[in-house]
Amino acid sequence: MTTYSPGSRVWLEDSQEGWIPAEVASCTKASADTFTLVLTDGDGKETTVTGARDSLPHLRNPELLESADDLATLSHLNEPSILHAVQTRYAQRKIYTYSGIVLLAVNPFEAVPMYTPEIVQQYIGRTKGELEPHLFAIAEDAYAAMALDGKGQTIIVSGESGAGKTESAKLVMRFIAAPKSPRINSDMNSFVDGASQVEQQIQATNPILEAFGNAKTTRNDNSSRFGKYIQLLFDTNRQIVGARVRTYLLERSRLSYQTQTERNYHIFYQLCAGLPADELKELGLDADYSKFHYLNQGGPSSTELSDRDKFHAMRDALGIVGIDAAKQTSIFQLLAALLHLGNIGVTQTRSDAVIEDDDPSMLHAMQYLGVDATEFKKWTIKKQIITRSDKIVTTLTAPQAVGVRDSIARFVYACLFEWLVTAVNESLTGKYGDAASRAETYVGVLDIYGFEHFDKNSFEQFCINYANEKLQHEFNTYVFKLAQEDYVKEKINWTFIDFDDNQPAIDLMEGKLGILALLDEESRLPLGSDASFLQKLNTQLDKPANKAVYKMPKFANAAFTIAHYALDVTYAVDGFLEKNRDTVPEEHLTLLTSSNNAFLREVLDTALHRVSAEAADPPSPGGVVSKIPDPGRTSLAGTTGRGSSVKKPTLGSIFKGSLGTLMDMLRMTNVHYIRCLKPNQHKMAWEFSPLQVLAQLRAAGVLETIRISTAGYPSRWTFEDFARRYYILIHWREGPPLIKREQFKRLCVLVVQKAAIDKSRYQMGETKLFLRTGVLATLENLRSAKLSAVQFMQTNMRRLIA
Ligand code: AOV
Ligand code: MG
Repeated sequence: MTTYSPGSRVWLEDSQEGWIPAEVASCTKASADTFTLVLTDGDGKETTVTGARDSLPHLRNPELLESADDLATLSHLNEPSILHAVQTRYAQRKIYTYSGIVLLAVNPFEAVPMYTPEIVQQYIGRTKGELEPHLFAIAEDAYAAMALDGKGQTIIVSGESGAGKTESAKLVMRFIAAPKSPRINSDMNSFVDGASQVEQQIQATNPILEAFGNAKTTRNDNSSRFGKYIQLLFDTNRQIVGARVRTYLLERSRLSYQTQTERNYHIFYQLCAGLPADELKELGLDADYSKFHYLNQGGPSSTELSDRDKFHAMRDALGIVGIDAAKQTSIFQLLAALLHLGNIGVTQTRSDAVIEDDDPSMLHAMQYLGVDATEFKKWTIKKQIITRSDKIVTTLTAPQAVGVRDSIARFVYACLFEWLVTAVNESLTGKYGDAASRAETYVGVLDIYGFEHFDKNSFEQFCINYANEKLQHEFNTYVFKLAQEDYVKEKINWTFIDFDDNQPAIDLMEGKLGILALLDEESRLPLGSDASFLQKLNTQLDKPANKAVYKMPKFANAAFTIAHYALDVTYAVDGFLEKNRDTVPEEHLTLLTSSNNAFLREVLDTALHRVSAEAADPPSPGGVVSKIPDPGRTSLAGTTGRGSSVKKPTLGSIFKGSLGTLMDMLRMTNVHYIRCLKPNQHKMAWEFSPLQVLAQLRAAGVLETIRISTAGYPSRWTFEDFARRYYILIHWREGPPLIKREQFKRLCVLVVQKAAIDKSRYQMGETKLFLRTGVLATLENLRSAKLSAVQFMQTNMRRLIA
């Protein structure tokens, strides 16, 4: 129960700042259960508030605690105190803070000296709480947990677009891949010197995947446009032997269209800026990329210099993963072909689309694609409809022909991305899976595209936010539900905490009659349209039961609104159907797959084969990694079952499936959470906008997480595991006896008594022991002390374990 007296430190609500610090000047009882407080803030201004106890201002923490390492140690756990702690730390250049089991990371938006080899060494072998909060502590925690019992681990990095997920994920990967013995003189920032071959290959995945899968958006200059789950594979000795990458749904529309403030994928600019003049000329390219329709819609950019540097880093990285100069040239040729494709002129006479026979862009594009120009032209301006008895050829309009042209470019690019991921995996798992077959366990790092909300949101944002909604649900489930269910199952004393479950939003999106299902239904109708899709949504979903999650927007016409865990987002329906169908005309597919460019055939084969193979069979591409569960080969180049009998899966349904596999996979691992926070919307270093951060903290359920990990018991061990690890704390006069299963519980009691753990700091369940935060650290310290002191114990331990 909150109590106020003159001098109490409180938080006064403020529309600009969120809250401002104030002190109670006087406190009087206004009626039976209401009070009147007179508050003075820092400027001496007085404010009077009257209300019931629990509606009065929150209490502030003593100054000493205000910037605590772990929010869970605050004595007053309320929103303003948490926000203030994060803000104070950020002002002290401390970007990391624990919040119970979660690490909060506030983006510094400038290089910080926190990732040097010395710091890496400091965190190796240390437990979470020993040093300042850091990404490396989480990484070490995951590594140690994996090393302890061989269980797979996942580090989930989440947060909104531009919050720092990809940078954090890279640092974590680098830390985990670094050899666990001290390395002097190795440079954490370069993957060349001092690094093993495996490490180098793992680091090389980043410049490659970022060049082809990241782009500038209004939220982030280096925004990931695909999801990524990378598993770092370890053998029985806990030495790294390789890695495996899985990617999720690359955004395709970007290839042919960007808004004025955004860019196409980095690789195109890198190519134009970095390729020597003679090689550019050979590909019909130009250092001035603005000649290309696919690159000039996005408006000017000021990063040409870094594009050139990045090109060279990317090229080196390709070499490291075994993509040789000849293959690189083939890749660049395909990319050039796509740029030329986008420049093909399509005009219209009356109602028919026209492409000139000698259109230079078409000739260039077809030369590099290895496809016959006449055939290409024919099937770009015409369409064939096959009915039961007839083949009818009709002519397309110019916009329709442009649509066909662009769909081909998007398709080839998506296949190329797919091929690259395969190539990277072949290198990471050892060409014949030999490295990976030695793998016994892994630490996975998940870095997906963050929650997005633009002025106009489309199918892409829908998919991205759907993925984030699923992840948020996993988080909720993990932290809240499971913890609490376990308490019930184990019959320990516990009061329930309410939390905002986002299941209704997920059902709305992926349920039997949800948005994706309705979209698929509409996509399969020959005359389906975005408008009738929206009509379906409104008839089916605008119901009282969905009131909290589905809304028809008041001011936007062809749109619907979803109340996401983070924010309400309004999606414009136009383009949903076509993007979900994602088709390339059958005739073009035939042309491409029979191209005389062997590399293009290889690319398509890799992509198409994998998609169709996956439908039948759980995949194991990129080597044999049979012992390690596979999160599913889930990105897709995704067209077509070949032949008309196979029903082509829609993009939405493929994405739903792959997210499902990913979630199943996450549930099989121990998860560790890093929550990235974006301190301001202008990407400014050290600028902290309290209200924006507050919104992110709320959306992420940070407060509830802390409440549960302090009120609750974050560590839980089965009696047996616990007894086996800590029995040595008991003084055995003649060495430990052989223990029967039924006796483990008693042994645990002895251990906690011997270690003098206070009764309030643990509880005995039915099969498990529950420990409050900090207890495990105490036990570990005692254990190490004992281990080093009493050598002969080790011999006896073997006897017990045998
Ligand atoms: P995201 O992955 O969360 O967004 P990034 O990891 O790409 O965000 O970070 C965005 C930018 O913030 C980077 O390009 C850096 O400039 C800066 N940044 C992030 N973390 C750090 C750090 N630890 N130190 C210095 N600068 C940092 V998205 O992929 O858009 O959801 O789709
Ligand atoms: Mg990213």
